[in-house]
Amino acid sequence: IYGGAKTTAGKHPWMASLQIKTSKRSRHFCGGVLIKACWVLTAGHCIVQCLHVIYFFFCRQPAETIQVALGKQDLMNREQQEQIFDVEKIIVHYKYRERNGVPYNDIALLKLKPVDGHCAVETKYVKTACLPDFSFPVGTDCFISGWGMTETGIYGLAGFWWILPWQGGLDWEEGDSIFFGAHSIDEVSRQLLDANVKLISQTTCNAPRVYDHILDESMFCAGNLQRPRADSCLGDSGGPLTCVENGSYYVYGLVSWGYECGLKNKPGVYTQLTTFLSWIKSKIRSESRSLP
Ligand code: 4AZ
Repeated sequence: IYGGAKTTAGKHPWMASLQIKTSKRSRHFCGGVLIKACWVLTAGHCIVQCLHVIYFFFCRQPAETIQVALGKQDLMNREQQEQIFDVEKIIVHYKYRERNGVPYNDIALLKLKPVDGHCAVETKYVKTACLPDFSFPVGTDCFISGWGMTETGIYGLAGFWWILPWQGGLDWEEGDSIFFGAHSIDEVSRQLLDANVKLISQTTCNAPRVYDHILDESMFCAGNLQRPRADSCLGDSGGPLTCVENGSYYVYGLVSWGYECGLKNKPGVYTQLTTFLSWIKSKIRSESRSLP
């Protein structure tokens, strides 16, 4: 998160860290959102990465290589309130596409593998976020959270040429730097950060000086065009943009893409969850019917 602040424990209890399991330790590579005890939403591009020529035929991150950490604040410490799950199944949206570095229909569902018959257990630090069946008005102040970069890099259209997760992902080991293509970037966070961003209208975001008609109905923008104070960034992908209504938190978007981070006229772009409500519900319903 660019321009963010350290969150207090339990402020974003639906926040998930998607981690690559390695022999040594696990490494965070994307965010996610807990929407049901056994279900986490993330970005499609967190799972599918085909850009690297060598990996062209292995675009998908296999479920066995991923674990989901809930209730986390500090990625470097084993925390008492954390709940860690393996992934039983990954469902990437059938219309997920990547064109010219822009992800369309950027959404995927992860089904967690139950431990002793249950998935996430609700605590002060682990809770589900609501799904919205209504729209929030333009200008609404919403939250973004994540363990991603706190500075913008020199990586152009972010999110599409960072090192592949199954090559090691984003490495949060203390003292290490992180390699993104040719560049090494140290500005990542081991603590969960959050920030406020305002919803921007589609027309404004599709204006020539902003994203010039790249956005379709699967996305929306949030931030501040003139003076960006906060933004999502590399490593925040798949994590939630939540907005509050009547004291309830709704996951309204998923961190998806943007041209670098915190730049003028280049706000963060988020997956529009209202577009995918029926897909989410039907997938969860059909999967829950076929119980073992
Ligand atoms: C990324 O690569 C990414 N500033 C996410 C969000 C934004 C840019 C890049 C938005 O994960």
